[in-house]
Amino acid sequence: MIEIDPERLREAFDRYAAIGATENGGLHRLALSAADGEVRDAFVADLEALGLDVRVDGLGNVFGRREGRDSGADPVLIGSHLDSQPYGGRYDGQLGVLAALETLRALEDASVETDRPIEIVDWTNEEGARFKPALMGSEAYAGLADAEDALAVEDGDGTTVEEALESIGYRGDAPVGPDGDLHAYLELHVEQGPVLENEGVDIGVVEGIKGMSWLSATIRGEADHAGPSPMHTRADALVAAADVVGAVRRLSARLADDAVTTVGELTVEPGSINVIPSAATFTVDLRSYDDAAVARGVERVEAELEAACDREGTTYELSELWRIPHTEFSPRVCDVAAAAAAERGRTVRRLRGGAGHDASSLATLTEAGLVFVPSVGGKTHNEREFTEWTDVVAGVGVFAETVRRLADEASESA
Ligand code: HGY
Ligand code: MN
Ligand code: MN
Repeated sequence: MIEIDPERLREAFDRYAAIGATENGGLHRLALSAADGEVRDAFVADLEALGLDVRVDGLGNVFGRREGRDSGADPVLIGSHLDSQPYGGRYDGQLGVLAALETLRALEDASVETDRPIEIVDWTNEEGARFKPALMGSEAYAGLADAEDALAVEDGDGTTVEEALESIGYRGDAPVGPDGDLHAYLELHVEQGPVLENEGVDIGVVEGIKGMSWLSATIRGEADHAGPSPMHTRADALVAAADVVGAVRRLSARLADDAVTTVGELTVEPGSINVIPSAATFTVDLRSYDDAAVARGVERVEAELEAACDREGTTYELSELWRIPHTEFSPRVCDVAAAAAAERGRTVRRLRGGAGHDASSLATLTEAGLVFVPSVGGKTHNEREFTEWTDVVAGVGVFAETVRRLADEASESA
């Protein structure tokens, strides 16, 4: 078994977490922001210090390659993302990238040469907070989204992904996509839920992730004076939107046991205290492992929009920004991770995840797996996101051992 160096991991974690740090102990490191550029520079420097061959693709995905005995063998790809939510946590994504870095450092320490090459990656814009949708870099890499379309996506200020990549120097020239087959993909991530902590389990071996849909709705009414306008003549866009927001919340109970529904963004125009809102734009995030339930949810949202607009005399536009089916991870990779955990004396639980991960994109390309460590209170996408350091060390150790095993699996030419 290979041994990680917890102190070295801690040094890297604290160094990266200082980039885009918020005063409440979280991260504000939006995709392709200056802070994202700075942490990418740190990552590239760490890869180069390991003697890895570093490349950046056309969407800014950053890769490092460690050769194996059989340089022609399909590589094992490992990694996660360094971008964060606005005022997000320090573990979401960052821990996965640093687990992968520490794995390569530990292999170097032990002078272990694996059969297969291992590639490490930081995926562009996993969060989808600044540029929609999420999983942008890994979906383009997996051929699930068009890279040119992604480059043209604009943020709220009208800056495109391409402009943002140029501004931080990460509009790379490597092709977007694998230049051959991958043997496997593995990612470590905080659970972002309560299960492992509630059950006192060290390691989560993730068997699948919910499917999801992201919608954007705009309701249009009529601006008018808040004073003289009689109530029965109003077409108040925000009142109609508020009806739909409440209906979206209640919808989850009617879709599926695991269904979750969220309105995360809402803007009101003109946004003046004494003007009846003329427009309200909001997003809907629908998730369930049952893809048919997500599809029904999208239909229900449209029906609620129609009914609310009929009542209020407003109109609506609805667009679907993103839809991905549920993910099923490789039972074989799950078994390798569970065996590595058991050998390191860690308790394991298999579970499904509710948060999206780049591993979902990779699962369409190769045998992919995802390993969780516990989240204190299940809290995430929140500056209070926290994982006990003993759980981090246990998880990274299991991750590293799993990677070594995958990278030593008989190569195609054997
Ligand atoms: O939306 C998600 O689940 C992920 O955090 N991008
Ligand atoms: Mn994440
Ligand atoms: Mn996230």
